[in-house]
Amino acid sequence: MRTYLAVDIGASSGRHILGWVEDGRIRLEEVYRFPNLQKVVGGHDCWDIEALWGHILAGLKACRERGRTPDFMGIDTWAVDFVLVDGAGRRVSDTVSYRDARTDALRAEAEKLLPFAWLYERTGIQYQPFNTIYQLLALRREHPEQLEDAERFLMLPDYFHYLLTGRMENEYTNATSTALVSAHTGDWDGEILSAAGLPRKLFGPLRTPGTVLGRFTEEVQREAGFDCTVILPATHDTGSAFLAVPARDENAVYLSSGTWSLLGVENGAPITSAASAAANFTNEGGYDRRFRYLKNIMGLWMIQSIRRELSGLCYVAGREERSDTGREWTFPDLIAAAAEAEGFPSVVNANDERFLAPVSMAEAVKSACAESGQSVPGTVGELMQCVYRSLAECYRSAVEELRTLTGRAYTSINIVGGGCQDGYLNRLTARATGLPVLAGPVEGTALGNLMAQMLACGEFHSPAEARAAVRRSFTIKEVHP
Ligand code: LFR
Repeated sequence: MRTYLAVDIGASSGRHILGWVEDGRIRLEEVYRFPNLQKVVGGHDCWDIEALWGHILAGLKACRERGRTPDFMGIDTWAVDFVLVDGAGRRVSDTVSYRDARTDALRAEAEKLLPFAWLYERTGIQYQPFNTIYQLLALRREHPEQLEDAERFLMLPDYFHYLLTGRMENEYTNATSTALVSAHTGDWDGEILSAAGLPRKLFGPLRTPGTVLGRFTEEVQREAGFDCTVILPATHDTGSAFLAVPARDENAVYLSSGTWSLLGVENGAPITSAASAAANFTNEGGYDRRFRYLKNIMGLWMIQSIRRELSGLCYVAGREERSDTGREWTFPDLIAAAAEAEGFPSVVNANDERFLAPVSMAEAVKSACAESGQSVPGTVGELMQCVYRSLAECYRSAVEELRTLTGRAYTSINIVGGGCQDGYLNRLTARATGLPVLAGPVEGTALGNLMAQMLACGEFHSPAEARAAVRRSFTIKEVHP
């Protein structure tokens, strides 16, 4: 029996999850979990890439200590963020986070160089202020020397895979999130690269999930205490999550629920019409060169931010520390408070950019209520009720837009990821959309990562077969409207 390892790193935490197939079922075992904290470097909010690499290695050692060393492994993370490396593989850029302000106020300049209508027609990628293409414009303005020193552009999972194996490769699904890849050819778009003033040599051939990268370097073997073969999963976490959705049929809406809520469907071809651009739906590259047609919704980030703020949590020197605010709020506390304020009616547009990285999420929600002439939340319960209602309302309108844009009717919403455990949000979602909600599996992203490796090793012969195994292996909760 072969053992596979998924290292799945999200914006707030990462985990090492082992998987294997036994009697036609997929089994999972969590080995290691770690926080993902940011730090300020060179005036920007950055991911602590050294700490993350340290955790990747620590998780490998934890596998060895359990006597459960994997035969294969792959890493996925959130999308859009990258590093530049020189010819010797040394990092020449910081690992700036997509929530950093470096792309603020860049839109007008970007629009001149790269009109969004033109870009969308070519790439099918939604407008997000933090898209890689805009981050690269910001970097070019602030640090042209980094672009000059760079030999390669690597997304974060590409970089970690390089540290593991010594091979620098660009993985396709995550590359599409840059808005530099043509949705029509599936390759880097030369015209976009030259319009953005980016050297073509930085961008290597695109490798699809399932590509075998190779074995650990000697150094990693020494650190980990074993050797292992690295296989590319869909390295964009949402690409992995969508692969793991145990949809019953073609009429299911998929929702990957974590820091972001990613709501959409899988299509065989991109939709790059003007109506689709106006609704800001994206066409991200998926497993088997299918397209994730979806909308980014602010998601649990709003709830996570409020919890941190109310509990006085902040990051100090790479650790989460608490100043005394009288009380530490847990997620169940916040849900209970929201439920008690059931009648509080105010709703904000959860997708407003003001919620992307506000100094205070609670204040941002309150001022959005005030500006739109609605009641301003006065208690934690009212604040949470407003956030929950607003998320559910965003889901409802995204499903509505999806119906119009694809001309199809949908019969259920399948939620995967940590957020599918929030029974309160599931009930509100079923009520708002009028659709049954199927919740699970919780570890959708890690599972999808493992499935791409298992498909490459012949454990399953098609994504449909692998998804059928997911249905057999995990409990899926149903919530009816
Ligand atoms: C989810 C996700 C989304 C992407 C956002 C930023 O974790 O990967 O798909 O839009 O993070 O990278």
